[in-house]
Amino acid sequence: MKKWRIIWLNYAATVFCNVLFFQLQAQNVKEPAPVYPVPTEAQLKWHEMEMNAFIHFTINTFTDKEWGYGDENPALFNPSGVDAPQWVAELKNAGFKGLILTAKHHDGFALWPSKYTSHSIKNSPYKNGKGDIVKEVSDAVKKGGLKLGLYLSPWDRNHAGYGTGSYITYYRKQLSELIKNYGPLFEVWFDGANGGDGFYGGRREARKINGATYYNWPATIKMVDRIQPKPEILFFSDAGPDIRWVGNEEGHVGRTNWNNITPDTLYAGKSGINSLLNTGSENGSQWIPAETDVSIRPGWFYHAREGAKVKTPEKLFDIYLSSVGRGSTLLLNIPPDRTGRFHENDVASLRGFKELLNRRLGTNLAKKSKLTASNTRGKNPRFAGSAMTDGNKETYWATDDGVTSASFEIELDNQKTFQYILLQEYIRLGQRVKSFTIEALQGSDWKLLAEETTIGYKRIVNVTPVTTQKIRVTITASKACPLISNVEVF
Ligand code: FUL
Repeated sequence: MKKWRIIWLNYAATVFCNVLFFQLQAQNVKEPAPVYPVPTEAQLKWHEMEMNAFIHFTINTFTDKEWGYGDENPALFNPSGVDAPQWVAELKNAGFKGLILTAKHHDGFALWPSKYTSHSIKNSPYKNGKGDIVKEVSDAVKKGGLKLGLYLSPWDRNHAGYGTGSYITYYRKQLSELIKNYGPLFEVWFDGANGGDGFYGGRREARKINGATYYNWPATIKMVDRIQPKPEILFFSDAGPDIRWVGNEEGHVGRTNWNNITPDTLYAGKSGINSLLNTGSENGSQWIPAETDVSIRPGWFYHAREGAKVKTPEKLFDIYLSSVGRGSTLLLNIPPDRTGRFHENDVASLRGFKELLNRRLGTNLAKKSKLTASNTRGKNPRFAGSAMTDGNKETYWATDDGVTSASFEIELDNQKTFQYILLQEYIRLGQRVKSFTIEALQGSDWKLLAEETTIGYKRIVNVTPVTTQKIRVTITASKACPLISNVEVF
């Protein structure tokens, strides 16, 4: 009896020590080290916006052009019922978080009564020259809870000084005026179209500039910093510095999409630049994510003749998958018509798109699932598979350092048919995953459904619908231990 007691006590002591050991070990597990580059706070917030709207609206809307020459008479700008609250309501309803308005397009016409030019809304019949569209939009977004961004075209076909230093001073004054009077802004858009022919104060000639040096962006950005602290405001241009162009206007980022890129390689005109922008580069030196800008219509501005060519909800859903679903942010252009409202065809498409989003990506089957992982960092529950389904974006599944290939299984509460799987990396500590696979258990075999590359902020993989109770995701290669913060199944 005594002997048994000793054995039992021995056993209990061993178990106790083991538990204590593992608990202490778990407490000692270090957070994974960042894999640089990492996003700034403002970039993180921008990723989380996921869908923003572009609004192309100016004198072109009334001349039926895409690029005004710069000699348009401001009297042409006369919308009968600008309804920014309608834009905001439709956008909000469809899930958009921000709106970027063309305060000035290439023709130079200012949608606000700028102190620095007469080529503006103050010389138009709109509200007898007392109108201010930037103000109307800024008020409407604030009221509706969206964020405001502005497009201020660097190329100005109206300005006499374009191509010389005087224009740069003018451009900076306009930019300060906009940020001071209508900020805070979440994004400023520096369009890449540059130089060429134009009105230029009546000279009607072609002017060429060197896009890499003429605007001296670093100095402009420094100046902005004094008005609205730079970390909060993100600058878009083909080459960044904060957000890069996606390399096309059709609505797709690469299936491989690194947020990293080395900006020195981004000078316009370089061959292969668009495909580099489209995919980023695994070992790029800076975090400059791609923004996918695309229009709901063939043109960026409203043209009555394109009324039947508004993208269908199905097409918008495809674009969503090839932008947001590949870790990019969507910037969908919806151009108001000549009244100043979204046209009913565009509204119908937006609403239909939202319905598809709800129907296809609305019910997360992984909510009621059990997660198990092949490796858990330091065996610590804090880094367990369940962190991917706890609804907290700050928790994540992580493996031990040096483990760059690992898998996890999602056991659904029942046999379910699914078509989409959504994954998110914890990008605050850098983008890591280089490749992964998705499999479904069929009988006793794992059936390969998809073999993909990057994940990044978000990845939605569309597979042939399959019925299963178990899904396995295998990270097959990663720059360092993978960190996955969210998984959803639809
Ligand atoms: C281009 C511009 O030339 C188009 O007019 C439009 O504004 C698009 C978003 O960017 O570079």
